[in-house]
Amino acid sequence: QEYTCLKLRTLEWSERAKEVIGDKLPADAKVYFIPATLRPETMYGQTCCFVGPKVAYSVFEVSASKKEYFVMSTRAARNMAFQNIFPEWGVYPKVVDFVGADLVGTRVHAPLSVHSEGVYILPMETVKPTKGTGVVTCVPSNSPDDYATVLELTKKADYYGIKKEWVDKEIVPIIDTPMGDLSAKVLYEKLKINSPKDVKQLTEAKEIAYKTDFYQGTMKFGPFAGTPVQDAKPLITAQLLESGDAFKYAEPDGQVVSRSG
Ligand code: ZZB
Repeated sequence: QEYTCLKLRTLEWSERAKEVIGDKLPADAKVYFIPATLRPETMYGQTCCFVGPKVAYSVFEVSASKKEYFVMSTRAARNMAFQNIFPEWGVYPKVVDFVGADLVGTRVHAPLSVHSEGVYILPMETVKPTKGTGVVTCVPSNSPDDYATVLELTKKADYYGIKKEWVDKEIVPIIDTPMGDLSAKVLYEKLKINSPKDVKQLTEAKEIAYKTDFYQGTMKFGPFAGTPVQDAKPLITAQLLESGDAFKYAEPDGQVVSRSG
């Protein structure tokens, strides 16, 4: 599986993350959350970024001279160390350890997002620690899983220990399709999904959303508006790679978690 990894620069750490970091990072460090995505063309619609509250994350040093650091799972860091993403082959210096809950409430800048003021790190119970980087950027317009979690977090903000305004961001239509311009919301309603725990219906919704957006979708937002998704996708990906806001990451064989499970 080849992912595009996006670099979401930290603007302000949560109180808990500040405590855990202490003096382990330079004051002028550039620290990025690294979600792995298969849908770079939807990045305009990012409204937040998810971590698993009980999942382990660490900060890794990727460039000492540029003071660049990545937040992700150790498993992803180890794989990246063999893909020339770290300067020294096989080496992935770990600087700080967290559990996801420590990171909730951190504000980050999500490249291309309409929410250029920044978005928040929020908890998602269904994040798989063994897939991608363990960090998942949230696009509720086009990902049924993300839409389900955003609704859940909005309804029960207190229970999840978050501020409602962290999750309650405008969902802007990104892709036009025959089923409308918010495929995730349409499928959530059509398949009568009630919560992020409805895994079976969400898996089906995801499959349909992928196909509909890709084969029948046209960009509705951004510089490629009017262009079919099939044509826009490689162009947007190339733009993100070129600007340095993203890089490619291959998940090695044998560690791929199947689409359905
Ligand atoms: C943004 C995005 C926008 C995504 C969208 C999907 C969609 P797949 O098909 O099962 O391989 N993801 C990545 N890592 C994890 C993880 N550790 N735990 C849970 N979810 C994860 O899934 C790849 C997608 O699953 C990735 O692409 C990411 O969400 C999420 F509009 O990134 B995506 C119809 C899907 N739409």
